[in-house]
Amino acid sequence: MTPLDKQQPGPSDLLEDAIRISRLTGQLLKDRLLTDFSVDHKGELDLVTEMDRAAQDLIRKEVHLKYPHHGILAEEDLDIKGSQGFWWIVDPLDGTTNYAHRFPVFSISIAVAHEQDVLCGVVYNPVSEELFSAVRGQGASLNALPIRVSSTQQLDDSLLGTGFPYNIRHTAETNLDHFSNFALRTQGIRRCGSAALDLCFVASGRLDGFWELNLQPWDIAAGALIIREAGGVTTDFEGRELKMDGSKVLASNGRIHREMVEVLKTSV
Ligand code: 2AM
Ligand code: CA
Repeated sequence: MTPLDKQQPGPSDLLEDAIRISRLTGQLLKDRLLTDFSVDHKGELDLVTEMDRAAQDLIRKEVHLKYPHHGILAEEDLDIKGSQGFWWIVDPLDGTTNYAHRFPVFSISIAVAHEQDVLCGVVYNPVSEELFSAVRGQGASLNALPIRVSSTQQLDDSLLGTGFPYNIRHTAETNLDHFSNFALRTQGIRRCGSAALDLCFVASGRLDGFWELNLQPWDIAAGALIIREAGGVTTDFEGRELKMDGSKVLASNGRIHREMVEVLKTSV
């Protein structure tokens, strides 16, 4: 170990900072939820609010105050290369469409990685004050209490989560086919509007599984670690290793995973 390595933060230190920063950001987002803020379009359905940017600015400032050499990859066009191999993968506001409509379901998602290894992750819902977190190899928790995925054995008894792509009006991959197929095979499907929270709902056993297309690294980096640390499984739609680009995300309690892969293979 070089002298520089000795000074490097451990996963638990990074988690502590990620928690502190997500709580600060959560307070800002909650305080402004019912106020006037501007809303712009990134695409036909893809919104960005003044608050996505304000939250991201706050996170960038706080990360660099303590870790000036760490990189940051965040949704609102932020890609700062660091010099020590550490990088923060951040969605400052996951659930922007909900937020813009004052529908109070949204989160802050922060993961910290060293090179390609995600070391820790936090997803915070400031409205319910639920904070999901995990450190690699040390389990997952909700407000500091350990969480586990559900023990549901079959798709027939399951409750699933999903979402629809922003380009739904212009793509053949609308997800409506999978939605119909799963609607006929499960106890129900929930569409919360924050993929990071959906993943944490799988981790804590509130949902048994989740699938979605066209997500982004910042939507899934923290949530995927939290699921795995809670005993769940994350893959692509064919059951292969999950790609961090988020293009096809399948997550479950593990027990219903094979059945979900089979349903995703069928066309309507
Ligand atoms: P956002 O609110 O940060 O944009 C909605 O189904 C969920 O998917 C939200 O978490 C939303 O994140 C996320 N999402 C990110 N990129 C998306 C995309 N291209 N299409 C649809 N949803 C996307
Ligand atoms: Ca976002």
